[in-house]
Amino acid sequence: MSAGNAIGGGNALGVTEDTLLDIYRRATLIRVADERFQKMISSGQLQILYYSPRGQEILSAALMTTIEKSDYLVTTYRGIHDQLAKGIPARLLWAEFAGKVTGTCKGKGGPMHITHPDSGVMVTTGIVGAGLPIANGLALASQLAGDGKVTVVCFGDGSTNIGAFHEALNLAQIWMLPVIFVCQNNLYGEHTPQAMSTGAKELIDRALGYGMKGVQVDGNDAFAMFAVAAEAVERARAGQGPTFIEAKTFRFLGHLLGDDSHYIPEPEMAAAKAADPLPAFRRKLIDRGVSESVLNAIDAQIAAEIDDAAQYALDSPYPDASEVRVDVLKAPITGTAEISV
Ligand SMILES: Cc1ncc(C[n+]2csc(CCOP(=O)(O)OP(=O)(O)O)c2C)c(N)n1
Ligand SMILES: [Mg+2]
Repeated sequence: MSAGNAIGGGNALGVTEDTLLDIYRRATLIRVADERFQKMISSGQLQILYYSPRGQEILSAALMTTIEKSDYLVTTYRGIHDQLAKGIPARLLWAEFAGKVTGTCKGKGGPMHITHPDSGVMVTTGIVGAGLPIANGLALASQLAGDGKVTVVCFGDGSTNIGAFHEALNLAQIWMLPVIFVCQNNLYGEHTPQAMSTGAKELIDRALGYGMKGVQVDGNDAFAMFAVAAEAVERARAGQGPTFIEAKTFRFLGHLLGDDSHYIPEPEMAAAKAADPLPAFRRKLIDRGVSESVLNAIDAQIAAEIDDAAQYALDSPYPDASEVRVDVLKAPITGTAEISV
């Protein structure tokens, strides 16, 4: 790693027990939802392409506890961890995955285009790297409005080789936008390991090239991830500009459901699974004195929430054919917009 960047998250000052339990709740919600999605797809109840975030739950859960519901999130096709952790109600997410009229986009967006402004989830995109300039736009709007909102954009390691990534980092730094670039580095882009697609050894060094503050962190460590993200949010809100976070993680289930991960060396996969971040975090909480019964109660509440969400999606109707052209185009804005900078 080059000088100027930092390895972050040595301690998690200010993280309360309530926040730790909140991280556990969000991470467990993601895990249980992911398991149920897999089951429903394998059994034919849902017919979708599915990109599991298994292994990346703690990263999102810790990150999203550092921002408010009104803050903005932009994410990708591998997004249910981010979307659930940001607060999209499980029922609405499930219904959208199932193409039902009760979903976040009335069943017309599907898994690749989850959008729910009420939860601050502004855009989900299947185009690698496309989220970053969009995040800049949201952050610029907040800067102009002076509303104090922060935009977080999540993307993978593969995205750091896309032109839009570089343009977005440069512009965000020049304009000191309140945006946080979170690279969820799971070490693979589709079937290609990072070392075969990227010349730079450490992705964190990308930040240095744009004069941006960059922090590398173990995204699977809730304490470290929380500390790094909280500091980035504080800087963004204080007008001190963007941060690039490289959060190291791993995906346990291949690029998309059905991919057997044959291209990942068995010892690498076995080591990652042995260090599974969610059970490790659970053990840490117990070591800190959290009672198992508290965690079991959270587990039970989430199991019920996911049962309910899955059933809600199955029971909901599909959109009517008459809906096909509704919500496709926004009515043109008339008049002249004036922006003073
Ligand atoms: C512009 C563009 N190029 C290629 C693809 C095909 N594609 C889909 S996912 C993916 C890999 C992206 O890897 P990464 O950014 O590391 O994200 P991860 O899937 O690991 O979360 C690729 C190449 C695409 N969707 N968009
Ligand atoms: Mg990746």
